Amino acid sequence: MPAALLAAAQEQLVLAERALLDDLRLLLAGFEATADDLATLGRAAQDLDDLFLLVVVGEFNAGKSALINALLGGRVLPEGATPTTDTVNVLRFGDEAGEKVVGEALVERVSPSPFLRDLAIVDTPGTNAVIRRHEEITRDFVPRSDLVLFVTSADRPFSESERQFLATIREWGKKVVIILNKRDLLASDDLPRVMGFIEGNANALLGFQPTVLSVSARQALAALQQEDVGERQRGLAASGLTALDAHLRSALDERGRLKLKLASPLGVAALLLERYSAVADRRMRLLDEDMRTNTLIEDQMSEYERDMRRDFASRLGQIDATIYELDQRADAFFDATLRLGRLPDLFNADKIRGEFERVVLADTPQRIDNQMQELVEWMADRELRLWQQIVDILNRRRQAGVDEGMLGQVGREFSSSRRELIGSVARAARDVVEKYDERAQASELASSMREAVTQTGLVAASGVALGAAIALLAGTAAMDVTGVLAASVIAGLGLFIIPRRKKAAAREFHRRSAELRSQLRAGVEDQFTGALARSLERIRDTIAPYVRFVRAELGKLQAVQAKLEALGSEVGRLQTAVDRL
Ligand SMILES: Nc1nc2c(ncn2[C@@H]2O[C@H](COP(=O)(O)OP(=O)(O)O)[C@@H](O)[C@H]2O)c(=O)[nH]1
Ligand SMILES: [Mg+2]
Repeated sequence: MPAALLAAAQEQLVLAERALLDDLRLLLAGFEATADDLATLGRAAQDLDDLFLLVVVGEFNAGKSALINALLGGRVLPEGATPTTDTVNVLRFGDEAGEKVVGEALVERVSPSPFLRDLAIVDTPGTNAVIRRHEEITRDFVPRSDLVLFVTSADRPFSESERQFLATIREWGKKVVIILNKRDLLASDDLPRVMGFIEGNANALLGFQPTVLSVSARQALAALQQEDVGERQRGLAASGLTALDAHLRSALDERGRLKLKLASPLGVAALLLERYSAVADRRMRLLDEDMRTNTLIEDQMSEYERDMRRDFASRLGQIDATIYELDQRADAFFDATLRLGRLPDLFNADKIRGEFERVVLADTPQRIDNQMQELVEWMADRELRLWQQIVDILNRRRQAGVDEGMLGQVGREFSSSRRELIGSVARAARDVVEKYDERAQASELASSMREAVTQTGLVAASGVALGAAIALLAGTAAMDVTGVLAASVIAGLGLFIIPRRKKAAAREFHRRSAELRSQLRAGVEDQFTGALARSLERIRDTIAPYVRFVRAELGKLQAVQAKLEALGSEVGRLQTAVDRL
């Protein structure tokens, strides 16, 4: 690609990457990203304006500083410094050598070395199994690097801390060149074996085969002291520095640098996208399960409602049966009582009424009252069981999602507020269970049920029906209250009048009892329906905060996932564009 076109393409890509990093930062800031991750994104955007950053890592004492000095052609950096020097040195080009502290653990050194014209070299404290702080400082710098120079020493190639560090480099999607330093310590026939060992390990650890070169920084630095140009060049070539220098110069020509530089923030974005997509996926699974829990509670409620209605219908049937039996007894009573042979008794209304109450009405009011009491206790019992089920469901659910918070800072806020919320809903439900005075509940409902029964006036209604029947008969007998009944009147009474009156009385009684039954049903049904609705509403009110939370969080999460996905394809698109440069 000609230079002008390259510049234009670069400008476009830089703009697109900046927009991508901004979008991602905004998205993650609203998704509880860690301060570190947000800072990394911010720096990635800043570094787009900065020079190419060649970052040198490797275990303490591997010879990183010596190697950098050799590349720069002079002793710019102190070597063999105490391992406690925990500063990152950024080397930049400048006419006058000098150094200044530019941040916590960050020193900028200026050198006139031509090697620094197009890039900055970063010397890190390196990996260190003993001083963890060094490793942290070095690790923090990895996301910023455009190319990593990974220096390992011939006397302990690929130390454990170096191995672990390669994983970090891989995570951030960094390009890496591996350098075996201190090759002067190896017998010459050992070198291929050690190189083979490093290549094999690097491939396994990185998932691709990086360039591996060997040098002796010490020999290179010694060669640089040579006055004689020929001697110097021979010495540098023998040290491996000439080959390393050539490799770096060709890999890091303008186009090479540009491609690496532009790939760098994409690697950062890709890692963070992956990290937070995993968080989002875990959260989605959790919320899906929460949603199912809400549905489960709803199902339990519907089942409860359905069972209640069904059982209630059969309990109403019992009331019907009680009234039906009353009807039957009344018929039998009328048959037995309203007959000619008992004519004298018929004039004694009190006696008849007493008999009626004893034989027909009997324990009907008491039975209906008992049926009401049972109905009410059954309702209270079922309601309590439902609450207990809901408490169990919520308690089980509260345990889930603990893991997410355990995984680190990411998602802890969501996880703890979610658990707190489920906890408070569960507590509210448990409170209901604990304070559920079954008898109090029952008697409250029972008295309103009884009231419904009383209002129908069971006893009074029966009495009225009976009264009407007696009055009919009494009216008949009154026709001849003064004298002896004529035979024909008696015959008339027996044959026509009494049966007709009896039929009318029975009809009247049935009419009244049917009315009574429907009033009773309506009153009890009213009470039942109201109580059931109140009980369901109370449950719904209690779990409402959980339901609302799950709905709201699911909505938010779906939006985040969609954006993460969109940004993921944008990273892919830009990566392809960078590869094509
Ligand atoms: N034998 C040998 N020693 C070296 C070589 N490079 C550096 N050293 C020595 O290793 C020690 C650590 O070097 P330094 O550059 O400070 O390592 P750093 O901690 O990785 O920066 C110093 O004493 C160097 O002189 C090399 O190529 N061969
Ligand atoms: Mg050093």
